[in-house]
Amino acid sequence: MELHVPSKVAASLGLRSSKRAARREKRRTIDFARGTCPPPVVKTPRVDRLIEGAVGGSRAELIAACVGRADNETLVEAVNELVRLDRSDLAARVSVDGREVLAAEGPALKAVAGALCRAGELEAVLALASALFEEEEEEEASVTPHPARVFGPLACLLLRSGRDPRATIERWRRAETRCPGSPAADFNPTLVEARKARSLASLFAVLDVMEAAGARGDDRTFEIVAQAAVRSLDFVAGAVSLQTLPAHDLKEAVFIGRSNVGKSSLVNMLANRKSAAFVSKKPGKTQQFNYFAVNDFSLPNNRRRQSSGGKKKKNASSSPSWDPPGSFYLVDVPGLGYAEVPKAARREWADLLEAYLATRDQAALAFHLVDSRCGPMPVDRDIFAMVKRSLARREGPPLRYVLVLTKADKREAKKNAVPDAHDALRADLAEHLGDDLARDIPILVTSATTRRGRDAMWRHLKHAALPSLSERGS
Ligand SMILES: Nc1nc2c(ncn2[C@@H]2O[C@H](COP(=O)(O)OP(=O)(O)OP(=O)(O)O)[C@@H](O)[C@H]2O)c(=O)[nH]1
Ligand SMILES: [Mg+2]
Repeated sequence: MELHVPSKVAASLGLRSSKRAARREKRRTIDFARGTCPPPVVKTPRVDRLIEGAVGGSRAELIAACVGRADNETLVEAVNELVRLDRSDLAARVSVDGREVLAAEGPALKAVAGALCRAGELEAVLALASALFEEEEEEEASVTPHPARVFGPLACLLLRSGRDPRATIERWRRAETRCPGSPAADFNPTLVEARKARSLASLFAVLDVMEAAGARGDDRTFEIVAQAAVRSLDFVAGAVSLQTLPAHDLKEAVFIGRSNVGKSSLVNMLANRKSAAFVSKKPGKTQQFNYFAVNDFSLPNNRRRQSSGGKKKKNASSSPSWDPPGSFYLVDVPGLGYAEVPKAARREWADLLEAYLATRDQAALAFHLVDSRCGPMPVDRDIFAMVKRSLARREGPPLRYVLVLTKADKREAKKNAVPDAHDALRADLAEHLGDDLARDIPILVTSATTRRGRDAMWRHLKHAALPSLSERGS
């Protein structure tokens, strides 16, 4: 017979119950047939068994000498034990020696890399990484290494200790290109660490690694990315003419498209805010160029936010030049082509948008949104023509033009409409902009409801957030 009793009662009856289990479980099971709680799981002393009978040398030396016979669980224990014995030099050696055993099982590899990182053995983890991912490529087929399980803990350690992790992350990217397969969840701890360290450059570098690994982010991934990339969002201005556009030196990402296509909703999705930009079922909601500052800590109320709340990055005021705070603007503009807006207002918005695209130096990125249920409509073709004229006139810094199919979650969109809209867009682009220009224009598929496409959009937003890094091609 089994009976559930609270762990405190179990303890007062003198029944065995570890403190940890008591904390974790509110109730425990007593097996009255045996009169005890189930015994706590006792670890097999694998390392002891491994060195049984061996003589001469210290315990650490014996472990190192015998570890060639170890399976991966024993190897993990051995590395942990060596680290505990303050012999991380031996831990490093046995992990490199045991690389083939470790490579066969991702979690064991992660455990060893984690133990070495905790011991501060950076060089050892790098040596293990080199031995696994940069040597003998013909061995790849027989093992299943997961670069994220070695490079992830290493990058975390560097971020935690305030060091520049970019060279390591670049090695990680190369390793993923050679032996892809790290699951998306293995990247999240490093993204969290980059968020804590407020290192946007590292965050985006890890996203590049994920792309190389073919790892699609999960919901958690993009929650972390949005939290890290948008630490503050402030509505700063609603402009109705070129003269009233706010003056600043940051880059801008603008959302253009027909009325009701979902521009304001995408702004909210990317910023991880419910209603920063007003959304409405009724077309014509947005009536001016709405400027949202992202991470602009020069704004008066943000200075306080930068210096208070949460864990502060060491030397937050003087972040290194390779790791800027990622300040930029999201610009939500009125939709074009809505018949119920007076003709004069529609003309004014279209003229302002064209002048903006042609002359605004800060404009770095234009997302043109098209409804995935119906593909390009006449107003979208007017926008293609407008973009072509503006880009031809533009003398300032280059402007990236990206097409975005919206509302991909809608029932009508699911019935094959997305691929159809995609093909129709490609054809229209080639017709209106010419093959050469059209070929390089990305088409992304998104949904503000399911949040599909956040990763792809952030890959482009990165160029507005970190322009100095993207200019250098990093
Ligand atoms: N199902 C679904 N609905 C969406 C999506 N994006 C936007 N909507 C809905 O579409 C309507 C219009 O969205 P808005 O974001 O206001 O569109 P807009 O392009 O800013 O519209 P204007 O400001 O009028 O130009 C709202 O009812 C949204 O809830 C989406 O991805 N999926
Ligand atoms: Mg809007």
